[in-house]
Amino acid sequence: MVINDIKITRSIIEEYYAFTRDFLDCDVVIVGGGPAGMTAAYYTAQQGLRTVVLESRLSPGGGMWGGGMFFNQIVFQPEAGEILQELGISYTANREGYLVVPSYRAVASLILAADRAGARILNGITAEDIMVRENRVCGVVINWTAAVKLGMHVDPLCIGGKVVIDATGHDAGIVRTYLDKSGGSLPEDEEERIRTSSMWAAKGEEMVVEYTRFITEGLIACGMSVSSLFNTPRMGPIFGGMLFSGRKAAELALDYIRKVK
Ligand code: 48H
Ligand code: FE2
Repeated sequence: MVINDIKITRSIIEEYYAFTRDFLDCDVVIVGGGPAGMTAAYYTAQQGLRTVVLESRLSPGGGMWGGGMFFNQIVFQPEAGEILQELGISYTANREGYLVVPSYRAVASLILAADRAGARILNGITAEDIMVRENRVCGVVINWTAAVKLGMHVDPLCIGGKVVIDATGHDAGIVRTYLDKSGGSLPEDEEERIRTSSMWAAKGEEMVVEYTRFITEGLIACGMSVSSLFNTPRMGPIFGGMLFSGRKAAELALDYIRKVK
């Protein structure tokens, strides 16, 4: 065939439009394409929910690329084996009793699993605000990360969702925006909140899953954003908790959507 530059351009624009159009009003909007967000996306899409992942960087994967201190291996506790198998992430069980996966394989497999389950991944897009109607979070305001970073005055667009999942990692940016704008507080009283965030992997892994929950109507926090919001111990470079938290967020979203329908 004679390669035609204009047709190549048209193919890109038309496909992107078609790819995005039907997901502007979807079931689940996941902000952040790290391990927690991508796992949540796999499970919600797998259940037939229309799912969009917004990732501000070009490459989804979040903190997984760097393994531990740039040593590009990801460690999971053996209990995560069932999720790794479900997601098609092949691993080695090592002498220490942990499951180990090269970080690039973990990221690539997670993206592929979410994609094959039917989730739409929109990269290079930052969620910069939320939408709220009748005290219910019902979508996010989006813009090109490049425009945000360059400080260009470009007004945003939005994506609506029955549930928004904050999987933004340490920033917890979506929940913090909600708390700032609503003057609200976390749904825990002070006594219950653990006032430490120093490293304790065993406790941190347990608590990140336990505290994965609705922050308000329509808004769930999962993954590292939970640890950050509730000041639970950090876990360092072990990632099973992120997968379990993502899966729990998906289950909560599914239950909620079934009830509000
Ligand atoms: C669009 C956004 C926005 C936004 C952020 O940091 P992540 O990997 O988060 P998790 O929770 O999936 O995994 C946490 C893990 O990587 C980690 O940091 C651990 C286990 N730490 C332990 C410790 O002790 O430190 O991914 C979040 C993703 C990133 O790719 C961001 O670019 C993206 O979210 N993101 N995307 N709009 N507003 N904010
Ligand atoms: Fe981290």
